[in-house]
Amino acid sequence: MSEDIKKTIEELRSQLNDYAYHYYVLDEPVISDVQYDKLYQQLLELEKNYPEFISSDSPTQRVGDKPLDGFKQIKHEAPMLSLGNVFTETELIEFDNRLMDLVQVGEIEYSAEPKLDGLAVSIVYEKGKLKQAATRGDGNVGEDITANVKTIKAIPLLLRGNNIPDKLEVRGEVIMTRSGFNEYNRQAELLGEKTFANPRNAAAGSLRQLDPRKTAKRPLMFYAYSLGVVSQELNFESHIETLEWVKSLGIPVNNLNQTVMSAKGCQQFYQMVGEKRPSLNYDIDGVVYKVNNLQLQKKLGFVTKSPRWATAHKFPAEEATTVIENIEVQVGRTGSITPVARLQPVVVGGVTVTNATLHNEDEIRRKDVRVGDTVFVRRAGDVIPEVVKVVLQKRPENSQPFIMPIHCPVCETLLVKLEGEAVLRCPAGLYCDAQRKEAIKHFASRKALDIEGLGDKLVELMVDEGLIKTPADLFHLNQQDLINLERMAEKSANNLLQSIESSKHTQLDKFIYALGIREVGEATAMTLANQLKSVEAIEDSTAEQLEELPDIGPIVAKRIRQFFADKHNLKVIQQLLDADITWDKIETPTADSQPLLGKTIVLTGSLSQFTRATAKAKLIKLGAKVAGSVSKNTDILVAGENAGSKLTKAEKLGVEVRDEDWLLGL
Ligand code: 5U1
Repeated sequence: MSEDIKKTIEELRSQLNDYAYHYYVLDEPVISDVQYDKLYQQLLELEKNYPEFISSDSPTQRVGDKPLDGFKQIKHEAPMLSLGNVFTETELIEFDNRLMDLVQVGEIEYSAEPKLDGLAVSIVYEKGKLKQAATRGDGNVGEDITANVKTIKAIPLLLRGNNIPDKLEVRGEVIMTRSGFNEYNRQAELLGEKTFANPRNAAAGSLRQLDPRKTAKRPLMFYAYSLGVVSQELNFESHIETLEWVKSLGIPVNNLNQTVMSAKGCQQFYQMVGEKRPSLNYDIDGVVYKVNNLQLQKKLGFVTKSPRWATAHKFPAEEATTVIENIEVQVGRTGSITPVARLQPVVVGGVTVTNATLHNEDEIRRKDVRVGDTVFVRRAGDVIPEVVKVVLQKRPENSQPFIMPIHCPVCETLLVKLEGEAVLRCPAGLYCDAQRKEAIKHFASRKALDIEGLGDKLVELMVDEGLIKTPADLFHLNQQDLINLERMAEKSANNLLQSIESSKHTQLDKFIYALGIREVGEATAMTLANQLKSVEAIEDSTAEQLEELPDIGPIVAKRIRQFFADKHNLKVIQQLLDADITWDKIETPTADSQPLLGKTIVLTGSLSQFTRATAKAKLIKLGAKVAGSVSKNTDILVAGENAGSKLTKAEKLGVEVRDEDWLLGL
């Protein structure tokens, strides 16, 4: 009997470790989180009743039960080195030339890797078991963070495979994913706990947490990038081979790593990773190039604290400090009031930034941002720059907390805060000039009626001059109206009138999107158009009927109902229809018109002929469901240039892969 239980426990343990390996190392989950938790609970229960069968590599043993008194110091057996830097292509070429000179070869192959923005750690395995983990510290002495590192599910407690050296030190970076960081901060805020300024601080704070039970709740990840001390000769020829072996032991290795030739290949990698950077789920601050051949590495050796055979190529900083000159509030299309910091111009990530969003009143209060403050500003990808943190030491003595206005700065209506919302709103709707302007800009925008030549400034001018009050007024403009506007010549006026005329023939989904109903984006507009086929049918649908449509939940249904319950909106729709706006009749889908019906498609990489939105819209129109990530349920992956992990995963899962030409030809 007890032999049977021992066997069941061993099997469960090995099964759970295997599932974790598939999830974290191969990036290929084989069971759902719920199923994993169920098996984990079974193991926990069995181990509780039969503690004699608990082993140190059981997933249940990741979290100890008491906080530490402090962190022990650990001397690294071999120093943990740092990396030299290059910042420009010229410096990269100089680096490559210098190495070629030193080793007298015509061309060098490099291992090119993303430089993760986390915390460097060393993990020592003895006889395959995780024995010790330490921070880098000053490179010679770090802190013992074994108990915390054991809680990171991506790091195996027991290595896989055979012929594992008696002692093996793996080095790499512990990071917090961006999604994990956002979710962590959201929860912390709800509970009134401390939030972190960025994922790196969150990872560092989590590893330096004295209570491993708390670390266990933090979404941490680890990627190995090199070996430290190893008790036996390994006989690999290249760095990349070494990392492949590390991966085979069950330790995650980043899947963007690749070999490249010469400075040219390095620069291409830098560009490619730079483009991917905004869409990655973790922060990186550059890339690293390492001479791939281990014999050449040996020949090149070290300079003081860094290897001569490697360098980091840093991205321009995405964070900088500057001073807030003023705080103003903006009124959005739906009346949302957003405080915006006007900044002393500062270069962040290669771009000059003069404004940063402060999001809402709660954010201003939480961060206590004031005019005159020196602040950290962050810009990530295409996202609007934001104020991250105030440098309190630099706060001027006479500074005053910022107070949000109680009236709309544009129409002076009393602002309201709706239940469950963090933002203040101006409830005046289209009676407020700011919202009127935003609604017309939205109506004319590319994804809506696409009125070429009607830019934001022109809309603002026309509203200020009293020429237009609603989108419908655009269709009654004449040449004289336009010529009277400042800087509008006859030719531009005629061109604009021509594009307004051409915009009259549109598609129903674009028309619905153009109306600017809250929560109704392109995809929802497409669903409404395809399913209900007319504006009248949408207007006549109850919230319950709307909720029956794919991907429409109670909030969206409520917004649609609210929009059509407003007499002013109905009047504008009637005026638009009276102005002869037309669209193609929506046919009932047939196998011919919707050849992708029932197919789940994922888009990845960069496309040259489509934006993501237009590619998605085309696929939806043809009946497909467009998903964000590749899984067993994916039917087709459309891979553009520089496709990365999604392509690898699709190939592994045997998913059909198509290119942009296929999408064009549909
Ligand atoms: N990808 C990567 N990051 N990173 C950081 N490789 C890498 N190598 C490093 C460091 C500090 O050090 C080398 C000396 C192994």
